[in-house]
Amino acid sequence: MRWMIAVALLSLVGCKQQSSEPQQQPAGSPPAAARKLTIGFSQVGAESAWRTAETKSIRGEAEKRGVELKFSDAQGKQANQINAISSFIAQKVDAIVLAPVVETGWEPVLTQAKEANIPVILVDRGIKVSDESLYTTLIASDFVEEGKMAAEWLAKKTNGKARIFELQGTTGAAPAIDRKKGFEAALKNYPEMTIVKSQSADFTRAKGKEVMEAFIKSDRENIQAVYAHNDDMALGAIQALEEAGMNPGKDVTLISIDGVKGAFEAMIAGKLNATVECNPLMGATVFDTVAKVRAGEKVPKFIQSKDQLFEQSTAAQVISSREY
Ligand code: GYE
Repeated sequence: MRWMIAVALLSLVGCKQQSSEPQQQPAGSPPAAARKLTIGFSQVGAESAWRTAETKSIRGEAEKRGVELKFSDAQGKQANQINAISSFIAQKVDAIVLAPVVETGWEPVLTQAKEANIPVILVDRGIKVSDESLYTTLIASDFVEEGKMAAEWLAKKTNGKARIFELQGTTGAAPAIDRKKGFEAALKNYPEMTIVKSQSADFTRAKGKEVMEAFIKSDRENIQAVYAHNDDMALGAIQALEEAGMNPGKDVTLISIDGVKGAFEAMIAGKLNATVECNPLMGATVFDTVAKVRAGEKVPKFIQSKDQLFEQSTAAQVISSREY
């Protein structure tokens, strides 16, 4: 009889232990394993086809993995990104993904993220901070390399002789700074290649057209080559050249960066001469990296995307396999 009571009591304790577990969770929060991962993504905006492809890749991958993605479009303004990050911190997200519009000015808000123990993964553009521990890693291309590739290609195409007009990306943005730096560094070996004029067109097609129109007005006879920091600006410049009765791709050699579908179409039409691909399809790498960081694994400070140059000669063959 005694042992029967003991067994009954033990099994009661067992039950109690089991059923008491969920009660240890604060009211309203499901057990950790069942809880969705929540990630805040502060995106620059939608200024280019490249960026739209990047947003689609990150959103699509979040959906595939059942991650709750809080998406914030900064419309090209750093102040909006700082607000978005503050709000992600207040909402206690598990990680922050940031595509920073410009390189500087991030210390205060990233210090807040660090104090809240929220890892910050930078995507596609780097930042300049005094304390590198303010972000976990950067997933991006090497923009200096891209600029060099563009210059070397142009040097070959023009036999080392060209008067170049440059359309820069957003002022203060890493890809604008580094694509210029790499291009100029490579030009040092070609004394007869000179940048005649260089101006920002903010990575957009509309501004690319506008700035090119101004270049045509002041320097029409002088324009032999155009180097645009992204395809969208080159596509705008092509429009301006055509409207001015000039022959882009023939009288004027154009090279740009990104490798978006529109660039391949323009190459097939003979209007753009070459593009350096910069891969925006980083969704899978972003979430793999977040998972590693959360598991306590060490990740490299720079995770580099691979780039390659495409010319008119192969554009028609490869366009159907382009994903963006
Ligand atoms: O090349 C351009 C965009 O940061 C790498 O930003 C990115 C650049 C890309 O708007 O099209």
